[in-house]
Amino acid sequence: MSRHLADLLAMRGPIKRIAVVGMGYVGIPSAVLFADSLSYDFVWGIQRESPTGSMKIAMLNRGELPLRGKEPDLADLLKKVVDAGKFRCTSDYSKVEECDATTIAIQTPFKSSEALIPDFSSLEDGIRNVGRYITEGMLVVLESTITPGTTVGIARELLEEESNLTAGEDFALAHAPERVMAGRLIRNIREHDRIIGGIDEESTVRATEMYIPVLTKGHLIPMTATAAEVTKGAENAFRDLQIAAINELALYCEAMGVNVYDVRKGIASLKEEGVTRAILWPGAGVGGHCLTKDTYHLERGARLLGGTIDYPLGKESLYVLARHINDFMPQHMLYLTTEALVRIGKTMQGSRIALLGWAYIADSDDARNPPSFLYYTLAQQGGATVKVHDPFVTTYPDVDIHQNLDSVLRDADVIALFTAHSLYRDLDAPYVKALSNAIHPVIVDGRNLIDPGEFIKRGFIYKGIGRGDVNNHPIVD
Ligand code: SAJ
Repeated sequence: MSRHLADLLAMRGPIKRIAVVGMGYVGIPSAVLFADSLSYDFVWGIQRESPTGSMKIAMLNRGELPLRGKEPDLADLLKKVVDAGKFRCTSDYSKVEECDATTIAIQTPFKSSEALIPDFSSLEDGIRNVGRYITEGMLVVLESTITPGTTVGIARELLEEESNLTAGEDFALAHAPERVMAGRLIRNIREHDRIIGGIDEESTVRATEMYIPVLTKGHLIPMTATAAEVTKGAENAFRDLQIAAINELALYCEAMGVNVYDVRKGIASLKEEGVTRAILWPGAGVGGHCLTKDTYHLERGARLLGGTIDYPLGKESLYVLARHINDFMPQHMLYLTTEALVRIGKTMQGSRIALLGWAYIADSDDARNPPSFLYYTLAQQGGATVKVHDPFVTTYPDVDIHQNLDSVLRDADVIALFTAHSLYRDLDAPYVKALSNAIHPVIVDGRNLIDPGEFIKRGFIYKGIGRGDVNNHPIVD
């Protein structure tokens, strides 16, 4: 406990002005909720100048939301706080100097996940720029998902180097990982419990004070900064693990001639006080910007902070294995496609494939790390022609994405269902058959969207992930 820091915080008094660095999916709702709180007088949104950044600054200062997708309450709240003069956006980091606290929400991708080589350059630039303007008695909070050890390590070092101040003595430093999901940004910040990890007790307390006014149902869960970093990485690694567990089971069920969804229903039925299986859903793969990278943040932290870990001792960890199982699923979709084509004397070479679904998640336009990309690439390498449909995603680098479903289904030998868009649940077997113009079109269901019987009885060759009960069905002429 630092008396000096405690005195500095007491002299500064309650937090009244906040700077939020990084105007993205995390920073914008965070800044708007702080600005909307009667506890705070003003919030600066800080965004670096760049082709997209400058456009964001101008839009935000007009009270316009630069995020895609539906975000309940966010647009209204943004307009309200801009009109009230409680929020403005700028690229000028010096505004940090007039604030009592600064949060940093800048993305933290990996250059190479497997090699655990991060690309933290943007985050480190942001931290350096904040460090140039922090003053005594200020609070700095990292909200980005970061490798365990970052807050007490490189972040602390950069802030101290730039400010000539000492963290934990002259300013408070904490990690409060974001837990927001597209489509629920405002609700998640208000209602999710908030993990708060200070580098010391004083910093934890100061950070909890800052978040209390924006929480409605959410509770504060204090811990150390490193424990907070581990919590964030692990909560997503665990979800990825749960998905890998049901994906592996789906492969087993295919091999054993069993319907994985019957098995899942049976397993999920075992629940009573303290007993649960939390079984998730098998599918064509795991995409997005969270689960595909957060395991590797956890792995990197364990490697950097730990000595020798008894297990895996050089072998693949359980969590990385889970990543590999989930990343294998698009290849399994290709295997199912090839197996189906063989049944009608065809191969990938020269086949026309309708790939339905590019977004990584149902009924969304978010196409970050789409599982379908691997299938698309491998199918083309195998000599197939692939046409992609998605009702929400309109563009993707070097991939033509069509919004007219009929045009993609027309003359298709194969229909591969990758994303659980509601639209695809209504695929009409006779209509699809007529459009495909094939005697035995192949349909591969990666998300359990269609009724196999409706398609098999009309001559389709059906394959479904986990559908060992029907994957070798008799061919109906
Ligand atoms: N997926 C499956 N089977 C499942 C669930 C998901 O194959 O049972 C696939 C999805 O198709 C998608 C990928 O996994 O491709 C990720 O889906 P997701 O539902 O986990 O969505 P994300 O990636 O946006 O995860 C976020 C995370 N939130 C944060 O990091 C703040 C995660 O912690 C949440 O649990 C998750 O949202 C959620 O529950 O919506």
